[in-house]
Amino acid sequence: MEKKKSDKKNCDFTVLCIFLIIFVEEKRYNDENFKRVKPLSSTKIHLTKAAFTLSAPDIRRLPADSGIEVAFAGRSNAGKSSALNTLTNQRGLARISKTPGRTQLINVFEVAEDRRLIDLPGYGFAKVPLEMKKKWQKALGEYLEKRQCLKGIVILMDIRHPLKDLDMDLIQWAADSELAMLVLLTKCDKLSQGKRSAEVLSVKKALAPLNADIRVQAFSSLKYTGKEQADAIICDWLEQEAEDYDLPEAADSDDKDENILPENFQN
Ligand SMILES: Nc1nc2c(ncn2[C@@H]2O[C@H](COP(=O)(O)OP(=O)(O)OP(=O)(O)O)[C@@H](O)[C@H]2O)c(=O)[nH]1
Ligand SMILES: [Mg+2]
Repeated sequence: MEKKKSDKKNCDFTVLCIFLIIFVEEKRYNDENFKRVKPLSSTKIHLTKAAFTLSAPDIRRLPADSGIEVAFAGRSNAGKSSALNTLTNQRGLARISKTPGRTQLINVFEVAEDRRLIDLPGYGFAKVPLEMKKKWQKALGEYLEKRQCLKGIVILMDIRHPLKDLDMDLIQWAADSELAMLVLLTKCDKLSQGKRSAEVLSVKKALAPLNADIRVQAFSSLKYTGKEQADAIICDWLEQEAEDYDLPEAADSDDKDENILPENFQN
């Protein structure tokens, strides 16, 4: 009887230790990564000021390629539009749907002069007519490869099914392009706190070998989990000084074209 009691105590203690380690690790990571370190421009960004600007079927119909853009990318149904609405505190800003493939155009939302958030069409959804899919996936590929003002990418993955092949293709491409990444593990309200933290750690571990500028955060549009951290990072990106691409010395525009997304990502 005494032995059983002591076994149970030991077991409780071990569980407590595991949670403590996860908590301390996460706090250390947040402290290290979520403080603002880069120089800011004079533009103070409030994501709540986002306003719909336009929807474009391809990059030629987008606003001029100047200032700074932060794009939301991920598989269909990952929660991109929902995250945009949560971060901007505007329920109806981006269209949400239970049916994957809802966002088929490049949707632009201006948050300040020359500072934009971009809701991209989702990838990896099989059940759309091939021609349609080709068209909108081409727009997505072109946007990522050619848009000079893209300075940060928010990659959204359902926390229950992260790091699928297409996600890894995108992450690898962004790492090769030296593009800052914020990985949001969405719908985390569907997991217990313990499983959520374990999943965040495992994704961080899987991405560590890339040695890239990647932050990983559990996120729930429903419960606002991770909203503050994501907001700080995105505002940080948008508050940087924008480069002037028209200046000859800054017109390195071919550099980005050299890093081509894998073909299976675009079709
Ligand atoms: N429980 C839960 N459901 C969510 C969350 N975020 C999104 N969803 C649901 O997931 C579904 C897809 O959300 P969207 O925001 O439309 O996903 P999307 O990535 O924009 O999808 P596409 O435009 O098709 O690429 C909707 O039914 C949302 O209500 C979340 O944080 N928690
Ligand atoms: Mg969408």
